[in-house]
Amino acid sequence: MDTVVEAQTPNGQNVGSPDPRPEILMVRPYAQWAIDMLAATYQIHRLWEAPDPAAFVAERASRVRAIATDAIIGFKADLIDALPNLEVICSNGAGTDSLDLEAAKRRGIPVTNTPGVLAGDVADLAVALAISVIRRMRAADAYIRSGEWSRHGTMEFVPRFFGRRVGIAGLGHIGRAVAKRLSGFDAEIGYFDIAARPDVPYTFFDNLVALANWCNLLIVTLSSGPSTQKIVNAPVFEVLGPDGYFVNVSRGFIVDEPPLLDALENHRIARAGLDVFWNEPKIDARFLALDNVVLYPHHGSGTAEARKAMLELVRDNLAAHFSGRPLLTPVV
Ligand code: 8YV
Repeated sequence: MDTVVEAQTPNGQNVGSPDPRPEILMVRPYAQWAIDMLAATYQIHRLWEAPDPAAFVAERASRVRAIATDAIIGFKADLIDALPNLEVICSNGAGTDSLDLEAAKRRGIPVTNTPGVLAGDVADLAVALAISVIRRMRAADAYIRSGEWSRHGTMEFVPRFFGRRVGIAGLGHIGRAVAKRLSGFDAEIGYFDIAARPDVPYTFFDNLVALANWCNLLIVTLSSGPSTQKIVNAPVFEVLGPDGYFVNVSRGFIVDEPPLLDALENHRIARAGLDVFWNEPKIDARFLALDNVVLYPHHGSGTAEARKAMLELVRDNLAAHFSGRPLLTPVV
């Protein structure tokens, strides 16, 4: 039988009447301010603290009405199947590859994510990584620190960034924000997506290899899922070629990583700026030995402003659900 949860004072004493706040299972800790903010409205069950997660879920199963998770840990079918009165799942993050959307659909449970609010920050990082590898920021910094500037004078010339042919793989919120920024750098922009977008002036390619062959800077912003896994593969790197630059701010799984490493090690592509990898955070050690990459620790949305907006969107989706209004950013 279900226990009646009684309202508590801040020091944990029961005050007698049942706690009316809807109960939420939080899978991974959000920022403390967001936990405090949500705790004013909801009872939060902290799954990440449970020594025995299955028993923890079972004890609360019939009372949990929402799951709060994020795009990294997501949720699996067994979790939602253990919650008979689950009504909504809210994920902090744009990516949906860790969310078992099929399982949610089977149960008719809506899922929300946080697209849009992080796009500008991820796009900023994509451009920063591209400029950084093309203008050789790492080498330039090392040139000064090692004393070579004062010993040998000016550094060797580097390629120009502006005026490039840029291929954007994926023209969602992030891809569009990248294109907008690159227009300011006089770029000629082509893109690959599942269909042409009639509202943009950029050149559409229905084939990623053709886009990579056309451009000299390929930026991946595709959303990750079964249809895009390893879509950036050896033939893509082959046609991008020794003067081609590669940037990924999407998901590691979109790239076939061994051919990327081979291409970088053998200079069959020029350089890469990478925010995402297959085995995060323990990435393939071959990346660490390369001097033609700039590595970033999956932190494209890692600005204070984006992370705040993302968690506020989680809050707003929960509020919409529990007040019977339409969800703001439903995935299914
Ligand atoms: C975050 C992300 O790392 O939105 C995504 O899909 O990968 C990133 O914004 C993550 O969601 C943080 O919760």
